[in-house]
Amino acid sequence: MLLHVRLCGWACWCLFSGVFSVFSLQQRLTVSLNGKWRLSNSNGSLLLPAQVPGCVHSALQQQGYITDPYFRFNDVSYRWIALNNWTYTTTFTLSAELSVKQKVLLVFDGVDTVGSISLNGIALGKTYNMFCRYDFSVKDLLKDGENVLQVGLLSPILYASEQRKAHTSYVVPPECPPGVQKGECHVNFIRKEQSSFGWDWGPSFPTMGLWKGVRLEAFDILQLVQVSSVPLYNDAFSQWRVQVELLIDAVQTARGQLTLSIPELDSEQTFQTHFNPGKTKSNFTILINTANQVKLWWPNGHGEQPFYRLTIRGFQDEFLIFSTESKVYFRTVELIQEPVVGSPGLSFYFRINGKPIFLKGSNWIPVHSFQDQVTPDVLKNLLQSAVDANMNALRVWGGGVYEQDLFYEICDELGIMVWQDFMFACAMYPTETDFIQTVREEVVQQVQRLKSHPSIIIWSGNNENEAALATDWFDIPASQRPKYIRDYVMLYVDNIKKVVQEEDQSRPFLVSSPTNGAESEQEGWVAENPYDPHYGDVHFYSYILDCWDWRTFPRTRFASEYGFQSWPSFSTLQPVSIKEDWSYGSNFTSHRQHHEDGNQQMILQAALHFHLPNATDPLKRFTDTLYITQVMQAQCVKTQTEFYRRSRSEIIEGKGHTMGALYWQLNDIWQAPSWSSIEFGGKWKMLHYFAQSFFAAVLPVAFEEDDTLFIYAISDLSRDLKLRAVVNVFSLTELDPVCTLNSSMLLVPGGSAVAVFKQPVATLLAGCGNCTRLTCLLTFQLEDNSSQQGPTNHHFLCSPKDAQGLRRPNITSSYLHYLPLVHTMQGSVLP
Ligand code: BMA
Repeated sequence: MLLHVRLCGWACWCLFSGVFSVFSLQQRLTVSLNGKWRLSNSNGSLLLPAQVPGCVHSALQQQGYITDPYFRFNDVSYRWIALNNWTYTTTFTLSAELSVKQKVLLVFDGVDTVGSISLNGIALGKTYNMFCRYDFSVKDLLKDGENVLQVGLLSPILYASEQRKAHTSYVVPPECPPGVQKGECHVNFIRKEQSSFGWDWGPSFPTMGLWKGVRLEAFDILQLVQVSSVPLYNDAFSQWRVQVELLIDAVQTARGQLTLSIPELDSEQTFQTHFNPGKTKSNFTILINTANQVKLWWPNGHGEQPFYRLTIRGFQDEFLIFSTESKVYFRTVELIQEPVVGSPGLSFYFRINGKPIFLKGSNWIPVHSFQDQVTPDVLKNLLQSAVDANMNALRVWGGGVYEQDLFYEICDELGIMVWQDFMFACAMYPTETDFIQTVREEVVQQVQRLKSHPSIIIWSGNNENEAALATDWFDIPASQRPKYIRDYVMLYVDNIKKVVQEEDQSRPFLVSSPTNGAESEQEGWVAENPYDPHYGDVHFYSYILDCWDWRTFPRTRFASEYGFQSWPSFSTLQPVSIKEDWSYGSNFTSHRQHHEDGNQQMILQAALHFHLPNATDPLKRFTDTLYITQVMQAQCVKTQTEFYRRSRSEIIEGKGHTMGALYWQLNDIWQAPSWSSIEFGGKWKMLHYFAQSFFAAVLPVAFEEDDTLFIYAISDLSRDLKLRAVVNVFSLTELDPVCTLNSSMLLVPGGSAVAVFKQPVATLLAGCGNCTRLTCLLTFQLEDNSSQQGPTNHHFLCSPKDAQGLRRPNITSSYLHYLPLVHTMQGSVLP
């Protein structure tokens, strides 16, 4: 294979981790082993080239052994792939420069998952955790001439099942996912993306492969493995300091000197230090010169995202031995849980740089079943779409993967706050020593890798496992409950929480989501009701109740999950289906639905307010049905989100002060019905367009209570506004308003929700021509003295299905398809 040798001397910068670059003056050599490997199955009947980073499924598809795994029912047809064992093999020769180095490491940034690694026929070790980086010291095993590197991977399904069988003392539920998910069993026994065995929005593709890079690292004296920096603010001294952590791998004991500097802040400090043989972690703190005003990182919508350059230089006997540069962003984050006047329980909100911030956003799931197919463009497009919809936060959900560095770099740059789960979801987990050990290593590595990112504002131990225990999802007999609670506390509190807090004191840690937070801790970490709206965060789903009725939503402190399903558009489904699939009752349509009764629920919810499609042309009926599910979803999530946003300043019946609305879910893993607002491939559903409005910084929201119409002005701005509501009443037959009403000007303080308009609907309509609830609807906006503030919103006075006077608009639309300018041979320009 082709070796990419990079010499890190005076001549080049060598990227080794995320935002960091190293300038090593003692010639650290990096030899990439990425590229084309050979892949074979267990009996050797299949032998094919395979790209690294990559996975078996991608390789089989790229070499034409299988067609698109996302096509029709292929998830089931290709189940055999993950039931087999596979071996990746590569050969390489060494350069003379590399062979003379004192230490050579073979590094795997990610092995998926259960692997045995051998070099030149000699076993190096085993891997058990997709989320860990593995390295092996191989200097003595390397040969001049050809070296053979082999990674044998076990079927994750069979491995998980073996582990389950070996666990005889008690059951660790759930044994299998619900049948409707067409998934595999016992995923909780393997440290791998939990949704890869199937989920309620995703297929079962239990991947195997070398999903991240492989390389040789060779050096003399020492090398920097990882650098992280965490700014901390000291209130008493009004001073920033930056805690810098270096993970250094040294060949022998050496004395040295270290200089940390942030030139733009006139801050520099030098430390005498010594490096011990092997990998050691050392911490240094640089105090920031108080004479400087530090520019702060702010979430999207609240300010800029400035950064500073931190330079770290290592010297030995006055010779520079390494130099590295990284970005430092300054911000503080606090999770405030304190008594609330007029409400039992505790508040639950984030303060960034001392300012309470309402979190607006969604939940992030894996972007693709095959992570090697996630390109930078796909990540950028999704994250930019989040910002374009006025979001400031995303929760990286605990059933997927810790995202790649680029994800967090973009979030830093765009001001997206990340709620980072650890990868445990909807299950109990084993607590045998081996399992705990590998989880501890995973947590250490991930926290070290990610803690420099200001975008991450909280670590959270798991998804819904406290709720699963508290509300007994798995029918655990009462007599056995204490054991499960003990195991839960052991994994998330005694291990994960402890490790996180040893590694990072700069941001809060929450054990689960949903949770009652401090109250859950009081109750022994598993609260009686983790969905209590007086505490912590809440996940809330209700598909049957009328989503237009805000009374059905819990007035929580923080809504971290809620949502409704819809279908993706036909243009997204068409490439993975054929004509016979294109009806709502087809096998394909029910196969892609992984949520019990999901297709039925969408129709029932839509039918509460809309006429269901009834075109005689079957294709038209199908595409209209897909469309109506999107209208239903957009309107449902709008109503619920607006309810949360208008609840930020109020306490009603002891509940309120809502400070977060993260709907479920932002993105899709494949072309199927789900709760997402963006389809697989990046196309926005109607919901995402709605989100752009309902997450706007200044927003008017209408709702009715006892036949009285209320309009609230919501502002996330820092400054106070003086606003009035302007209500336009439209007849459903006309394009001009029948009448317009203005409220008086009211003060809307920064970061608040204030009622600005109140009138019984009957009074409002009585003064407005012949309008009735059935013949008219309202639009409304906020204005200050000079212009409109925020988007125009709408409020229906009846269900559209009952509306009178609606006419076919006979609107046609056409769009221009812009072709890039093409230069012809003659040099002229064609459209
Ligand atoms: C929550 C999530 C996911 C799931 C979603 C929709 O429970 O945490 O597990 O996909 O609801 O059911």
